[in-house]
Amino acid sequence: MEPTRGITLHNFILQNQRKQPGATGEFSALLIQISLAARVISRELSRAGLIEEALGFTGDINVQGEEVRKMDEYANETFIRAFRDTGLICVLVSEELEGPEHLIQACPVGGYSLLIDPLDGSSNLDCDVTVGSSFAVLRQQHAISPEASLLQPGVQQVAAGYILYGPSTMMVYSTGDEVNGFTLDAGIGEFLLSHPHIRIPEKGKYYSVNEANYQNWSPQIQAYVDHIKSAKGYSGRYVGSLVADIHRTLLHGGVFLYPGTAKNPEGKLRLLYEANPLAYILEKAGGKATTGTERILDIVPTQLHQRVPVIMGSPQEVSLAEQYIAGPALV
Ligand code: P6P
Repeated sequence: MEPTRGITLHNFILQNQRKQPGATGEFSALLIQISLAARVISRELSRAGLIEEALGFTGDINVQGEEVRKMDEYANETFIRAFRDTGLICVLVSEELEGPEHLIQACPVGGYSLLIDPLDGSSNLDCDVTVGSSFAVLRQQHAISPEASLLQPGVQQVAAGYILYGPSTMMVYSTGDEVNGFTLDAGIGEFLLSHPHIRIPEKGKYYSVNEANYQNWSPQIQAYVDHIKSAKGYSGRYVGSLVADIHRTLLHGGVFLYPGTAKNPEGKLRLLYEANPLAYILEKAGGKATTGTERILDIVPTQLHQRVPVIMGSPQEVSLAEQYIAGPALV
């Protein structure tokens, strides 16, 4: 039965829980806590420009070597507070934390871990451009440590998605079968189903890449982008906030790329809490997500904060990019 537009996220989650025999409600509560963190962050972002220094920097440098903004820290703390005393997740991994944050000491087999980029694209914040949070949920595997359980390929995610803080705040996620989008009605503090069963178009006119890196790409990536720019019907769109660029790609079709370069062959985007959750969403919506040579969701991670080149979007567009990458260096 197609869920009814306008249904609350809580009700949607409970309806799905009833379809899972033996469900304890823990997974539902986990998703609802993510939506709570999203609502708190959305409220703070909407008024950050009015709060002295809220858009400024903490003075710290995070494990990524990036300057930490106060809103990065706020968003990270909000996710931790949303889960700290709930017993819902064993371990939290965050772009803002060097190591995993253990929230349950004796993590049961099947216990959940949450991997997040709490506020992605925050360099866009002070000019009020859309930013986002991304999240992945994994389960503690049998007979291995909680840390080892974090290094599972993205195909093992039991839920993944993102929150978009834009003209509206949206939560888009999947628990394995389809992708659904919910829009926040801040007046009642509820996410309401606005985009049921999202499917990505087979192809699309938008290509999304930072062309300032052109000189550092491989000849194959250069040839692919040259082709796109010379072909009719394409148009460039690049927000510089991953979640915003992926959300547009998901709804309108097209392709997003952050390739590796000679200096940084693994590119910039992090595998566990950026590429994996977004690849999961795009695949569940009928899209493709690859490094150019390997399906992103098949990558077995070796480090928490490892980076990965990404090409993701409409299947026909990603396949075209893969053909160029597989081809001879057209120099
Ligand atoms: P560049 C934001 O800092 C981010 O991590 C992603 O949100 C975004 O896609 C990318 O970096 C933008 O990087 O090098 O194009 O500024």
